Amino acid sequence: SEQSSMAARVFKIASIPGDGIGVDITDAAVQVLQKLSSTFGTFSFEFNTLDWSSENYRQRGFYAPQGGVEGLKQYDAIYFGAVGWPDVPDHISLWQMILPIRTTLNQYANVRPTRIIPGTLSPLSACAANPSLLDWVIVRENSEGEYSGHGGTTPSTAHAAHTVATEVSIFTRVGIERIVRFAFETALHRPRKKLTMVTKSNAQRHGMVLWDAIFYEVAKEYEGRVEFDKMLVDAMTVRMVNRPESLDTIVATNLHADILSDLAAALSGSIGIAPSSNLDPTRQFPSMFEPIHGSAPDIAGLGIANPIGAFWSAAEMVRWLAGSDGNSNIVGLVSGPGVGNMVHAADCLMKAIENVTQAGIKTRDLGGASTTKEVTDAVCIEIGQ
Ligand code: GGG
Repeated sequence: SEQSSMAARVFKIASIPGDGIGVDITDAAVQVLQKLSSTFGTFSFEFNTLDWSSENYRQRGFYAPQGGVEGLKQYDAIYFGAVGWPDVPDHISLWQMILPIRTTLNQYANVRPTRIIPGTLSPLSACAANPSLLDWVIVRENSEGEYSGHGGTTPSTAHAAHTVATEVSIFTRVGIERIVRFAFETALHRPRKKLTMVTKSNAQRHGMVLWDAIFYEVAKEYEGRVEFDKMLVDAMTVRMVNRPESLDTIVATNLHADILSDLAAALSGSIGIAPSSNLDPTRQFPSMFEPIHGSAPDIAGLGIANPIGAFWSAAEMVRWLAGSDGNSNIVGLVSGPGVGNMVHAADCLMKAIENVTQAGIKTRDLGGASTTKEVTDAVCIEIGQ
């Protein structure tokens, strides 16, 4: 372990466990983060738990209270579990909390890394034999597009069958350009330096065509430094399965990247291990870290949820906070160990996760028989080694 005589930097974290297994895995992530801070001794976390859950919605009629989302601006970061419960329509739980957080806090870049960690088995036989074939970062546009929320429903008074609903996707030049540039920067800092842009510009002839045009404009700045290409989203699903090694960094719209990242997680072995970072690259507002999985009502409270996606998200939070002193670029990469040696701490947490899965201490979704607690305790022991 590494100790410092300097005063530990304290980070204020809003913790939102949410619903179902979100509660189990957030508890586990908090335990692991506390262990990490006590081991390193150079940083610590002050957690404030917010009960923004479906239960709260049932009892009080809201997830976040009035002014609650604005109030998140006082924190250094937000750690989020999962939201959604069968008795609340999913569009309510999403639109009452998680989407307003992302937009209010300018978290326009959602970063979703996928790789096959030791001890997990990809359903793709080539990747099962050679796990290094699958190593991707999906950059999801997180503020507009298909999630703009514009549209409406006009019920027909004469015939229910004639009800009309519209769902309008809004794409802006500024929104597309900033995420495409973020994706190029991400690709530039990865070993393979490749970027694939995904749209559906054959069928969707306005917003998607604008995406294509802006992509090639920004690409000129990276000519010779990043290899790039373009795919239609349907063909992309086939390429992810058939030629995973041909992909590296991927940028896509809010909806397309959400779907592709679930596929990516399944191809890496389980959605239970997949992390995500909702970043405000300007660092004006706090960023939010969450596993990509949902609340899984079928296994909620059974103590068997996989906490690895939550731990990996926690590691990404630590890595992001390492750049809090301004010593980071627009994709959050820090040169050096960062505030309080936190880049090393993030690496230590990832190594601990990998040692535990490699040793076969795994939950059921990964083919093991361990509980959430057993995996969490094992990761804490590894951190302390
Ligand atoms: N931990 C992630 C979570 O609860 N996600 C709920 C969900 O359905 N999110 C949809 C989205 O991110 O677009």
